[in-house]
Amino acid sequence: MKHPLASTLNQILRKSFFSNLSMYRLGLLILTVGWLLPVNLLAQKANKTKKTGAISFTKQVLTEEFIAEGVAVGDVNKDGKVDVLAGAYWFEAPKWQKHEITQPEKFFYDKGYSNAFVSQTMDVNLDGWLDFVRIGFPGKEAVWFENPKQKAGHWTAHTIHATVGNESAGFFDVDGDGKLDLLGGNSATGQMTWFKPPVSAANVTWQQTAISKEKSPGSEPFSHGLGLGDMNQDGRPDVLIKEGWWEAPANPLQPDWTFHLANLGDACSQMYAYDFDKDGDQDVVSASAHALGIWWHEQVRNEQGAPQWNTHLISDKFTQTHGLSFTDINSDGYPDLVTGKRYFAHMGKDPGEYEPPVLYWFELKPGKNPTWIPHLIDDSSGVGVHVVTQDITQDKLTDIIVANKKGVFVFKQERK
Ligand SMILES: [Ca+2]
Ligand SMILES: [Ca+2]
Ligand SMILES: [Ca+2]
Ligand SMILES: [Ca+2]
Repeated sequence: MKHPLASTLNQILRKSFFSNLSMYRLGLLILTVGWLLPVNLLAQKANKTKKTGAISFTKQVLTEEFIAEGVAVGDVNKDGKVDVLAGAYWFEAPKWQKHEITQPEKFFYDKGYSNAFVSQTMDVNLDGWLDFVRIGFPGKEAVWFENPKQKAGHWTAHTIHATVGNESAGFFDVDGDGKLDLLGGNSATGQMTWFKPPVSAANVTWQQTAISKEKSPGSEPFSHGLGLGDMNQDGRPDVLIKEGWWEAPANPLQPDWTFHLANLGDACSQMYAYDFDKDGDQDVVSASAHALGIWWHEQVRNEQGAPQWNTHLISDKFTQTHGLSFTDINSDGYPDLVTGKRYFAHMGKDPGEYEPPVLYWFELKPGKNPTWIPHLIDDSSGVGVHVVTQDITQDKLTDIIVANKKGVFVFKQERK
């Protein structure tokens, strides 16, 4: 049977196409056609609209206590919901009920630091339960806490390495096997080192590979700037510091990688490689850890054909960008930046320390002259020594998770 609206629609169609098209009629036509579409098609349409609409973030405060400078996410209790882990605690989703992982200590935002810096979850002992991996104060130990599988009491701590240097030591897939490794300086020897987590439950040890010579830049406790990216585009991710990069060999377990000097700017936090100006070579993005500036370092060639780096300012809106994430926030296929102020990073001695602890995302428009559009998310949180960007509410939109001296926060992405 013909739908009663079909003839009306037909008339509108005829009128619209055979007389002049007015915007009003076109709108009416779209509305009418939309009304007649099967429900599942409408649902798809609504879903698509949701993903391209205006972006906002809903803030959730897990605690306003200073417990950590870094944070991790993962389903701790296997109920299908992604929990948040920071310092001595895990916060159970969706109500963020606080549970102790280990004995808490008291930290003061204006007197010092915590013992929990860049953090990550992974199943270290391969028993099917996510464990908590925590890099401590720069130059000190990295530890993994064993998930007790719902049993009461604190989690058992195991030391991975006693002296992990570089303030952006963190978790990267160095050997490309799909699992994160720990990468940082061995500050006892001054060697850039990566630690591969156990591959068998029978032998829970981390395999250590020093990729640099002793006393290399980037490996001291307070070295600033570290990243992983394929600088020479041979398909193997290389290790970046602000003084240059180590070229990954065919076998990443081989020690002493070749180092290439490069001037990749001032002391910074996380570093990322990407072809921002779309000229075929890899450029680098970084942000000042304690002072002012977010930059991209454009790769160019000198007269001899050797790589050279021209640094361009992206933003100087706020200082202390000690955590930088590189992720596609608006789902347009281009990785955006998420950063903010690491509130009271030097207890009042850094420039701009008393300014509001803002959190921003910068929307990338790549091209010959790439641009980044700043979007303010919040002005009372900021970032820690890293910022986690992951879809933790499982709606395919990237959320932002932060722990720092202001507390622990989840920013859930919403689309209009
Ligand atoms: Ca486990
Ligand atoms: Ca490479
Ligand atoms: Ca380029
Ligand atoms: Ca994007």
